[in-house]
Amino acid sequence: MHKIVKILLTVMVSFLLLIQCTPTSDPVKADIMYFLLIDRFVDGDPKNNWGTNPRSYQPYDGSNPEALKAYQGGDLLGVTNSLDSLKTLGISMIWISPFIDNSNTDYVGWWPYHGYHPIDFYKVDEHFGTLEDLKNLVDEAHLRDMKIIFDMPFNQTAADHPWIDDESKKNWFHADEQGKPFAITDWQNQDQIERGELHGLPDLAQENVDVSNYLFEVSKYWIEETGCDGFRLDAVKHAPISFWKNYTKQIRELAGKDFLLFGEVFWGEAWRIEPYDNIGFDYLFDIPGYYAIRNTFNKGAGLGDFSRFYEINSAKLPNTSFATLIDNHDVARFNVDLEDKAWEKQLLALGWLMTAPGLPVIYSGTEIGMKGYSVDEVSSESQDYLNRLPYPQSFSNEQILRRKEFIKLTNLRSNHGALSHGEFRELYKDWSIYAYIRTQGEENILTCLNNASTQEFISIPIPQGMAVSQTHKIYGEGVIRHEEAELLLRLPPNAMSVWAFEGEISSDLPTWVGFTDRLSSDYQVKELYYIDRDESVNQLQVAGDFSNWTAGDYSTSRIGDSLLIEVPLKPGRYHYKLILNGDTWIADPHAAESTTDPYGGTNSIMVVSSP
Ligand SMILES: [Ca+2]
Ligand SMILES: [Ca+2]
Ligand SMILES: [Ca+2]
Repeated sequence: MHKIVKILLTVMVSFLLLIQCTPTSDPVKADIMYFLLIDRFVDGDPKNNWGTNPRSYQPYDGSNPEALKAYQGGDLLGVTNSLDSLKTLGISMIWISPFIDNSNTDYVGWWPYHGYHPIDFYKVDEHFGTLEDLKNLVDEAHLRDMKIIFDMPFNQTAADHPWIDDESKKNWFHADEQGKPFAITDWQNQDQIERGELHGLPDLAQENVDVSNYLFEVSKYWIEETGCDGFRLDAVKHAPISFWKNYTKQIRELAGKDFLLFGEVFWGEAWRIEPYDNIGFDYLFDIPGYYAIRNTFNKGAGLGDFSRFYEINSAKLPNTSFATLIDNHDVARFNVDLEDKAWEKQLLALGWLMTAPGLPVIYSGTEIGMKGYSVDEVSSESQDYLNRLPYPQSFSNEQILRRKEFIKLTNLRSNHGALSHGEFRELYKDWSIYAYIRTQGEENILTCLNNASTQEFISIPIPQGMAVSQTHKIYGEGVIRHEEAELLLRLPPNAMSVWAFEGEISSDLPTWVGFTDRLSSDYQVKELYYIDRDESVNQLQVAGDFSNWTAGDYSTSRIGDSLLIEVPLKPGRYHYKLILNGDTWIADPHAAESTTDPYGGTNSIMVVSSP
């Protein structure tokens, strides 16, 4: 080969290698998002609290929960006034609830303080301020290098939207064959889910090109007026996928690739999210992950099930980047039902969020441990009231301390690029301990979560292809010693410990490792049984909130006509079902207690008391 050609080739190869090796410079992945309901956050201007209707504002004083059905006075100026405080908290991106003008009257006793009952898509609601306030919020955020994400409710309108009585807009709404709107009654039927009325509100027909053009023009208006950084699209599963594909493409062409699109597909199961895996959103909210986090860190499910969940999820949804969460305004707060150690458990769950792949989304109040309240899981009756309390206008000493602890977590993520951008690899998992590594370039971070209520001592074998020379603790109170072939760890209860280390991680190391069947002493082994007189059952399994509703790997045996299964559980109250022959899900005939499940069947309930 000619020498010059050779040199040229070498240069080209090095150049290509350089391109390949440059870490992906996606600035978004380092973001931490804060979600707030404008009305429940900070009242910057008391003059707008009544809007156009004096009944719309009823301040909550802690003793009058009915007042929570009305506006509480929070507004856009309140958000702007809080930007410095949110910046200090480590927040770089704020998702605000819809500011779009909402109905000026109540709807079956509830005022649309949450913003999801639009009556004029081109106006700012009078309770939240003016167009100037909105522009000012975006400008002030940008001055602080923060992003503002708008919440766009495009599935429905307010019940008293003027289009309802407009004959020319008749085909702007979904209806049945008789031309009448209908409720969603079958949550397995996608056609109903898209065309039926959500919470009884008029359902927009996005497949009508006039409607989809209108929604695009509305989006264009807000982008061009304000220069906001992205949209969170509400109720994605309630509109056709074809609409979203076209919409995301149009917005991308209009606003460029850096404009962020977050889709809310509220399904707890990865397979139901699969159809939305690649339809143009930058992020989908990790609702399945929310359930897994809650089941693991709130209810004490084993880390083996937790890991298996992520393994299945990433295989099913290879194209999806997730916006991760431990709770939000549509569910009970994470700390509900956790009387003892609620804050420690919540910090541990947040620790996972801050050290795991994804874009962490923090629901306003989480950073100070605002208390949530139990929700009837079937009727969901009380959640609006009790998990959307007004944000405190001044902090207690306890809240100040919690805020400081939360800031340590956001700093941890912001200061270590490997935590937001790095490769994820498991190192070890047992019932209570989860150890994993994030790697980017020279930076290696080891995180150990101890979900046991006891201090744990473990030794983790160092696999082939990994070397550890120096460790530096960057978070928590754990202690580590590295030897030739193993890591020796002491991990405090209900806590995360994180180390940066020098060494090597071969790119051949697998992402997922085998499960170590080691129980911490806060587990008790419960025995469930099924009597199989006609010997028609050759396999008994169990699934419940303690196993993320997948059939866990538990030890089974048969004694005479009884099939037995041993389930390790921590003290708590659990919902579960037995599974016969791998596919027949039944309530436990011997359960002391049961309840209806969200699909109209029966879940058994088991209570494990403290020893
Ligand atoms: Ca106000
Ligand atoms: Ca209004
Ligand atoms: Ca719909």
